[in-house]
Amino acid sequence: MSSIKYFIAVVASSLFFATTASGQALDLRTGQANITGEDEITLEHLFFDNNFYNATIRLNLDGTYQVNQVETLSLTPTAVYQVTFTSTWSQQTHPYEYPVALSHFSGLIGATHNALADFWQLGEVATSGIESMAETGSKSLLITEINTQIDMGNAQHLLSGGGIGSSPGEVKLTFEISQQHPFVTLVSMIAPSPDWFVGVSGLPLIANGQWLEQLVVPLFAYDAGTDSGALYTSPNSDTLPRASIQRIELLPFLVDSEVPSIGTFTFDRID
Ligand SMILES: [Ca+2]
Repeated sequence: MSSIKYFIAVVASSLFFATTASGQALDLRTGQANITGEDEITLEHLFFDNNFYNATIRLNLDGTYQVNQVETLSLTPTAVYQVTFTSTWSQQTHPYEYPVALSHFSGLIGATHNALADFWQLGEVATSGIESMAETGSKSLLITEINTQIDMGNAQHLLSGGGIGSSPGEVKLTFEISQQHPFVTLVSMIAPSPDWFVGVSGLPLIANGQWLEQLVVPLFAYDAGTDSGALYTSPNSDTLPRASIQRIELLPFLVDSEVPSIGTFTFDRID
C-alpha cells in the first residue's frame, strides 16, 4: 500500500481547496482514504502548480494508481457575490406560539474559507462562538474563532452583515471569495429562541469548475445543543455538557406534519 500512501500524501496539500471528492471515502481535511478495491475518485478543483484542476483518479488494490482524466480549470481567481437572506418565517407559516412583534434574526456572521476551517457541523458539538451566536446573537466569540482561522490561513474574509429586524423580511450582504478559499459559512440566530439558528457550513460556490451564477439554499431551524429551552421564549437553561447540533423537526417548526423551510440564502454572482 506504500504507493497509495505516497499518492495521498502528494495530493493532501491540494485537498484543502477541493470542493468535492466522490467515488469512495476520502477525507478532504486529512487526505486519508479507505481504499477497499479498485476505487475511482473524482476530485473537483484541485490546486497544483498554481493551476486548478478537476481530476479522475483510479486507485488499485495493488497500490498503483492511474490519473485517468485531468481538466484544467479556467475560472477567475476571485468572484463577488451578493447573498440575500430572505426570511419567510411568520405567524401564517408557523402559527404555533409564533412570537408576534418579537420575531427577528441577528446580524449575519461567517467567513470564506478552505476545507480545513470548520466552524460548525450538524451532529457535532457547537463551539463557544456558535453557542453565543445562537443564544444571544452576539458575534464577538465567533469573530475570534474566525480570526484564528484567518491567521492560520484556513479562512480569508470575515463576513459580517445586518440582521432582519422584523420577520418576515430580508437583508443583503456583498462579499468577495477566492479560489483558494471557495467555501462559505454564514449563520444568524432565530430570535427570540433558546439556541436556534439558521445557516450554511462549508458551502462551495464553485461547481463543475465554474463559479456558480446563482445558488438558492433553503434554510431550516437548527438547535445548537447549548440551551435546553423548547419554546421561543423559554427561560435560559444552559445545557451541560453541550449536545450536538441538530435540525429541529418538532414544534414550533413542525407544521401539518412537515418541516417547511423558514427562508432562503440566495447567492448571486455580481462580479
Ligand atoms: Ca448555553
